[in-house]
Amino acid sequence: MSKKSLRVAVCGATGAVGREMLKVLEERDFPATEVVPFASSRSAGSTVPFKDAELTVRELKEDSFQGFDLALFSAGGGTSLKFAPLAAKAGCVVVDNSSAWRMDPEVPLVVPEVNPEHLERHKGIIANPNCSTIQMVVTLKPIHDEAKIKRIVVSTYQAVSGTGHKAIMELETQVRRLFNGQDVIPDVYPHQIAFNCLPQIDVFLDNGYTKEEMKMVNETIKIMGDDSIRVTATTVRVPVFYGHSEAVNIETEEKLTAEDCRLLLAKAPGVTVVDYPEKKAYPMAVHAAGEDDVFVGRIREDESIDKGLNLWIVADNIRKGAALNAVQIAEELLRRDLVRVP
Ligand code: NAP
Ligand code: 3JN
Repeated sequence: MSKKSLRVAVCGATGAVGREMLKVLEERDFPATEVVPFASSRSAGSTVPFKDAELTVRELKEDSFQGFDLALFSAGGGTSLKFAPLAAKAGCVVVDNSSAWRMDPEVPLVVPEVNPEHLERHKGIIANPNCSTIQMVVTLKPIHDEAKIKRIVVSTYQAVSGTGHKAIMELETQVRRLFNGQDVIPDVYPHQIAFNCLPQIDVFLDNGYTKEEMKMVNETIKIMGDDSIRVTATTVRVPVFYGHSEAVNIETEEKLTAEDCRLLLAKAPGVTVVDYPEKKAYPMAVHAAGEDDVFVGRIREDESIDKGLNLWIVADNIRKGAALNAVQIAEELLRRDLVRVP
């Protein structure tokens, strides 16, 4: 790193993702000379823990970015749309966790294990993909490089933490109420989430898919840099606190056996293979929570087609799915000496 000082703004620092970002910056000893938390006027003046201190949260304003080199955003799409260009104009490189900029052709959409080279063409804003996309592409990229993926069919089982702090409380409250013989009143979700599965994440679109499903389709193609890959998704919210799981079926151009696939993924960066059916060992959300890697198991050949595989992929949605991936992008920017707006 060529810079002597590195001032980092964390925007949305009081939220589920923002707090995890501060934790990840601390754990990885990110070489910031100063870290400043920002949020809305609602929580300005409150504090968030960082290293041995409590940092005072500042209100995010138009002129907040003067003197900052890097800004990590997780304050919702509206905030990113308004403030990310202002930050970039002030010379601050933005890593944005929202969907606001992901599909903008001028904005690189990056998973460091998959397409770090896309950072080279950044113009001040870099987008972090959706959590469900990240864990899938980390696993599928090595397979695509080896055997060329033609088609992906994915079903997700997504934890409530993906919706934020209020949703975590909603699941906890509903479980408590049901055990006490009380009725539940859905608020964050359209239906009861406790002991239930909701085949709706985000709003429905005109094609009958949800926005979350189409994020997975479009983001996967952009990150893999190959629009010949066909992708279809069903995204489901399940009563799990942390950790998204995915059942993924792929069809490839070249034959890859299940054993070849295990050996390939065992060498893949950011991936841990847990695939010992004889010991009932496979990835699970409760084990992935709090971990950095993407876990893959249940690797089997799809016997209904010539060249296909089934995989079960699990990761911590708040860490690799959001906060950790954003910090890894920042680290890669530093390694490549790209922390400046061209
Ligand atoms: P959350 O727990 O509700 O936190 C929202 C954060 O945004 C809070 O710090 C809030 O500050 C701040 N905020 C809201 N409006 C603001 C404004 N006008 N100006 C400044 N700060 C504002 O939500 P979360 O779960 O952390 O998610 C935050 C965002 O991250 C989501 O909206 C989404 O865009 C993104 N996200 C991405 C993924 C992914 O898949 N990569 C996953 C989850 C979330 P206050 O305390 O002041 O309200
Ligand atoms: O629901 C999940 O598990 C992931 C949620 C992600 C999310 C939640 C609110 C707004 C996003 C996102 O990252 O796609 C957004 C958004 O920025 O659109």
